[in-house]
Amino acid sequence: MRVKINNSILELVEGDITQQDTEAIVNAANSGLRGGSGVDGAIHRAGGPQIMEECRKIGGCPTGGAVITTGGRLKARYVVHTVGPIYHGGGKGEAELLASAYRNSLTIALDKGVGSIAFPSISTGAYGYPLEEAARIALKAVIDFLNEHGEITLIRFVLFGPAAYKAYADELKFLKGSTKKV
Ligand code: AR6
Repeated sequence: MRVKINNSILELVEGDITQQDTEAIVNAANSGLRGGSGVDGAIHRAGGPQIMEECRKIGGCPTGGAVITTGGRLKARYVVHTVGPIYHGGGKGEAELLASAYRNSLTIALDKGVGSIAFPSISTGAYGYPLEEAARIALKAVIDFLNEHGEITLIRFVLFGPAAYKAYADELKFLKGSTKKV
């Protein structure tokens, strides 16, 4: 599914984030940037040890923040490492922290002149964020960003499996309002 936001494309695909040819891909990291399972493990495996070397030098990243490394052996030139919140029921500022993770990822990518970027569904694996809620927050955050910044011309969500894809597609249809199908 694709929609146009101003002159940019917001796209949803089902697939593996490590295979994307966007200029940057986003990693759902932890605050120690130590690597782990899920997307994080897959990106470090596919990208090789150079990414972890750069992460060690950076040292860490607060929840809701984002840092950037090169892409190692990946097709993507950069990896943005962001840290989503661990879900504790929703009353601990999780929604704002999740929106921040998306906004800060886009801001740091924009600083490097990135024009296309792929996101996984941050916090919805090991960190336990309910998929439908996370999808709405994620899509709203990137749509708001695209409404203010035309320099990023493609944002792609790479959803792992049909359930994640459906959750994002349903939310995007719901949010579409002012956006146009292409
Ligand atoms: N491509 C796209 N999406 C994927 C892939 C992939 N290759 N693999 C898994 N997903 P998670 P989190 C989906 O757990 O919840 C790590 O250990 C997955 O199905 O990767 O933010 C880190 O080091 C889910 O929908 O990230 C942290 O400690 C989504 O990606 C912690 O987990 C996110 O799941 C971060 O947890």
